[in-house]
Amino acid sequence: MAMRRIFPLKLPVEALLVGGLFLLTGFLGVGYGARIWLPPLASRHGAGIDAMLTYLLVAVGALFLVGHVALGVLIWRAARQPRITHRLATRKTEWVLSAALGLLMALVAEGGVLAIGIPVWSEYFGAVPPRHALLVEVTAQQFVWNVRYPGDDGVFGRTDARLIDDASNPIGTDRDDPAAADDVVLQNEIAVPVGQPVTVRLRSKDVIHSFFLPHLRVKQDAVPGMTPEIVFVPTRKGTFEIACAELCGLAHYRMQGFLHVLSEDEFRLWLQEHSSGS
Ligand SMILES: [Cu+2]
Repeated sequence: MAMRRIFPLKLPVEALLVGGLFLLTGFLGVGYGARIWLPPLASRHGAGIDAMLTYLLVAVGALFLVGHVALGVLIWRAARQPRITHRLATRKTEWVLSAALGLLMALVAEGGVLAIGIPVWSEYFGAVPPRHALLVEVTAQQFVWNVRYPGDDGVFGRTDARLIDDASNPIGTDRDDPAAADDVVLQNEIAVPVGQPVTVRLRSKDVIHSFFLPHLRVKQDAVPGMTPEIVFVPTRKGTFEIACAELCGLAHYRMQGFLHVLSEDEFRLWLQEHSSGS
């Protein structure tokens, strides 16, 4: 009779150990993850990305938990029986139940992400960048971020790969082009005014890099031959790291720059100071 008891009061040692190990791993994992969570937010669209990540974690975490508790209970109950005596449901019910649960999970996880994410996507890859957006061109190379502002005329000068000289002309600016005269070219430093839209146009000279601003929830691949543009609005002043999120070569780890988010006046002054030097 004892074999037929579904939940015996006395737990086997193995069950306690395995169960305890799983619980401990779960708690330690969540505790550690919570401590190294995302850096403090500094952009407008980033709030949507954070909401999406939080939703995904909670929704999928809850589904995972419910699924595993159900699985554990079923295994526990079945293990108490000496042999399989009957099916719990008909084959048709199993199919329907499996399909319905699968659909429900997809709907909860993906539906929520799409509902929160689509507005963020359209803001981030904004179909038409706002007219007053500051345009900055970033050309990635092993292992530097080349930054260019178009200057007062708002037009970038022509570039030509044949004119590239890593020391004196890193992006191959054609100095015969009048539009190039006021371009400001810098390395690893970008400044932008706070609260205003910024368009970053990405290029790459060699391999695939990934322009990553963790605090601003900005990450976009820079692919040779393509010029993707992203739009974001910095929401607070400060200096934030620019990292490369694509393993792009042996010195990938030191491909680091800084984004300075300044007030409007500070930004104008900064750009003026750096124009004279370029
Ligand atoms: Cu890189």
